[in-house]
Amino acid sequence: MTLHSAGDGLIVGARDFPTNRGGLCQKGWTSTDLLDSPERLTTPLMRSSRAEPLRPVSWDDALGRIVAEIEDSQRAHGLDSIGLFGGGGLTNEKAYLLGKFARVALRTSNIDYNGRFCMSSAAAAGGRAFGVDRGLPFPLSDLASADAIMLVGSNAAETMPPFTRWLSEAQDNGGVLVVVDPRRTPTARRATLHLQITPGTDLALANGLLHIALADGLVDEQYVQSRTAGFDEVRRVVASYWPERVERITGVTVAEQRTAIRLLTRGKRVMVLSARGAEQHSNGVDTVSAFINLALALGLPGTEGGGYGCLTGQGNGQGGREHGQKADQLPGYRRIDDPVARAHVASVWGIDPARIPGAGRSAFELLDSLGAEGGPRVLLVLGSNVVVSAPSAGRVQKRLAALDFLAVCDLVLSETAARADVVLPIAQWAEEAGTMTNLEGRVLLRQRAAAAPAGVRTDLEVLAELAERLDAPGRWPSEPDEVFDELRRASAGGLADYSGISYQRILDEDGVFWPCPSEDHPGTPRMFLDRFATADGRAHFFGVEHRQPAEDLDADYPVYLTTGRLLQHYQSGAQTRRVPALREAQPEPMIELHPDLAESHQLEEGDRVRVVSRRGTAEGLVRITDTIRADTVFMPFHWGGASSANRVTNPALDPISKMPEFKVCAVRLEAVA
Ligand SMILES: Nc1nc2c(c(=O)[nH]1)N[C@H]1C(S)=C(S)[C@@H](COP(=O)(O)OP(=O)(O)OC[C@H]3O[C@@H](n4cnc5c(=O)[nH]c(N)nc54)[C@H](O)[C@@H]3O)O[C@H]1N2
Ligand SMILES: Nc1nc2c(c(=O)[nH]1)N[C@H]1C(S)=C(S)[C@@H](COP(=O)(O)OP(=O)(O)OC[C@H]3O[C@@H](n4cnc5c(=O)[nH]c(N)nc54)[C@H](O)[C@@H]3O)O[C@H]1N2
Ligand SMILES: [Mo]
Repeated sequence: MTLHSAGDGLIVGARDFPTNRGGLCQKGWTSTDLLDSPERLTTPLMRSSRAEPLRPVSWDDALGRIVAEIEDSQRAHGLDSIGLFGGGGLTNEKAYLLGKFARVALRTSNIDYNGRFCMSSAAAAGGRAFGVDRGLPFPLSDLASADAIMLVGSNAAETMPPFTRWLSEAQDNGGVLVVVDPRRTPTARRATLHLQITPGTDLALANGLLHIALADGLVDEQYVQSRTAGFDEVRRVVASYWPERVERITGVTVAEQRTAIRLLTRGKRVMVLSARGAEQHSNGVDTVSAFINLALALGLPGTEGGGYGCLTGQGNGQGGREHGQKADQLPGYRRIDDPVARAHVASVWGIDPARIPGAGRSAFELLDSLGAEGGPRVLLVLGSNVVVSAPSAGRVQKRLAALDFLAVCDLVLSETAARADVVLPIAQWAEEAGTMTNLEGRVLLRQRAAAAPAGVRTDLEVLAELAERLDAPGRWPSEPDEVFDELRRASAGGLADYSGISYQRILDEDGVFWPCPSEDHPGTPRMFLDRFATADGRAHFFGVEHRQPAEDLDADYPVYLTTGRLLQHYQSGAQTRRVPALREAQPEPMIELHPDLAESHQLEEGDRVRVVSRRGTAEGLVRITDTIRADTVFMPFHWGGASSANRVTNPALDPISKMPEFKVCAVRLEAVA
């Protein structure tokens, strides 16, 4: 996108760029509305007790208070008594500096971020299969010539509108689209085949499709032989996923399963792409592994034009997961428990490797331990609105209230900021430079296009200033390009190697794909063509078994709830609910019900309804639609307070990725008088 000045305002314009071809969604067109919104924070806020209101204070007082609270807490309760919570919307520079700030300035292990709620399951499954996780290991433009594209749990037509032009191009070129979703979404309506699956059963479907492929001799045995390891176990596991059994588990009929596998084997340029619908489950890693198994058995990953990919969500969903804001990670996608990685990063940071703490708690575990025995007592949040977006939000609010001290950096007084002891007003996207890495692994530079309002500072300035006040060792640059130069060195030799990427190259080349280990390296648009990033160079199969959702239906809670997104709103809604055009388009949540379910509950269109789970309740208005399964209701999670879907959702976590089960829990419906 480009920004033009018009009078004293800014206008967003489309720009011909290879990823979106100049396309933007409504949130993009209205995104400048928030730059000069009256709800924008322009001064630090503080209070000395939670009973008081937040009042404007100077930066010096606000930063001084944060430092004093940190020092007091660490003196009394140890280094790990400080927690940090980041976001996948932050630039690479911010994610990097936040991770460094935690390990070097605070020496706490307790740092994690909202990407744990977003793509951690796909990342874990991709990592264990291919040796590295990059959302798409190929450029998006490969989609245009696909013979078939399978979207598992993606409503791209509403969540990534510019992406859908690639689907159209593929379809115009004769390619077919298979969509797996419990709802007939705008994305599913474009599909050649829509599989309207029971929530939480995708793994069984993938195993079932592979079962049919094996039975029908459609497996690429030559590819399996030469490029993979571990297929024998998978062959054994999927043997018991015969089509009738899979129909019983998933609701996808035998005939639909057969059609699906026929469509997926009509050529070699086939893409299997997963998104949050398949991933946000307590078996999300295994579910993604099941689809990777299918893709591998069909001989797709690491070939020209075919493969598996994850449709990464947030602005910097890819880069945000590479540079160390994750509990178990150091920059360059390194593991914090790897001695070689620790030694390299410590040398860039100018400290002894032994000073770097070990792995900390994952996002929900971190939030759930706040103020509890052994958990953090001070929390600093940048780039997330956890009061609205974390599962079992009522429980998270209680934990936040139990903290000794909460500080939030934000542009607006989000639901989380409103509960803080100190709020710092932050510059937003158009007001500062920084790099973001898109879902293709293409590192992009966002240049500064507007002046920040007087009184706000950038996240980088805040972190650097806090580090200095805390007498942290080493250098603490706050200019994005200087931070990026340090990030390059820290990432050198890692899986996500940025060392050959510079701001100038990004501009000259319309972005550079990592890994890019030297300035004369062209970058890597297509990965795995010769070998996978595993030690033996092969892709690894993992035999995985279906499990029912952590909370299944019973007589008290007889309906599935699934949650997700609307076209007009973004995430916790902290930003989009403050844009009048978007707020008016969708002022409160609509809860989708099938006509049969509405009738059995005597509910009518527009009635107020309460969704009740074992954890809490959420209200919205009834929308009756036959596009949803009769055993499932859908509620968007973009609102706080009484309309917050996350008061209801289940925080059951995937054992490997620690991803919460946002996409399925058991509820009952109650009419609100
Ligand atoms: N408008 C808008 N766009 C966004 C965002 C936003 O908030 N608003 N957020 C961005 C971010 S951070 C992300 S992560 C992406 C997310 O992008 P998507 O993953 O496309 O979005 P969701 O709506 O969370 O989920 C997608 C679909 O999963 C389906 N689903 C639910 N349960 C299941 C299941 O058990 N199995 C399967 N197969 N499908 C299921 C839902 O019905 C839904 O249509 O969107 C990005 N784009
Ligand atoms: N029920 C349910 N819950 C979900 C999901 C779901 O599908 N269902 N999806 C999950 C997913 S995929 C995600 S990604 C999360 C997202 O949910 P959140 O992590 O809450 O993400 P945002 O709403 O984008 O919150 C970002 C906050 O940071 C602020 N902000 C924006 N830019 C900056 C910046 O540069 N610096 C600072 N300091 N602040 C900034 C914004 O104003 C906003 O308050 O929600 C998760 N929660
Ligand atoms: Mo996300």
